Amino acid sequence: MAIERTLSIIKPDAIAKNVVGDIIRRFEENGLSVVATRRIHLTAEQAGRFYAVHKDRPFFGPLCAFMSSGPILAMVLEGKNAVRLNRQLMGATNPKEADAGTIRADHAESIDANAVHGSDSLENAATEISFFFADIDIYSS
Ligand code: IDP
Ligand code: MG
Repeated sequence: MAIERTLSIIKPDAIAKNVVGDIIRRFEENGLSVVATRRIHLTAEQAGRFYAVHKDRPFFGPLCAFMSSGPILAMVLEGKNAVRLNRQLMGATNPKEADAGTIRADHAESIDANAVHGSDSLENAATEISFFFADIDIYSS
């Protein structure tokens, strides 16, 4: 299994619920290390650039409004199979469909406000990490 890096974002709803520690605990207990962090309040324009892949979807406007509604915590997670493992820990996009014990099952209210973002492939992880972090900001354990 390869050591990978992936981008995780704790979204505004989970920041407002003050569950940052619980979410990071799940990553660490499952073998992922937080190797970079950045707390930032995106503008709607910046959120739109991050989610440009979804620009033609009907939920794009509300998604950008939500992601710029409050601060987020962007993180780089590192570990074996980090991309897939993070997606497993997150659970399905719609929390109603998320497996019990996943972050979204436990902390998300709706498909819009679903607590966390995670890169969906190694290629997208590299692009998304570089959106928030320079190489010099990331320190492996
Ligand atoms: P993901 O976050 O599980 O990777 P994506 O399909 O990449 O899901 O969608 C990005 C984000 O857009 C989701 O996390 C969610 O916040 C929002 N989203 C996706 N599909 C819908 C929808 O059908 N209605 C409203 N929001 C959606
Ligand atoms: Mg996605």
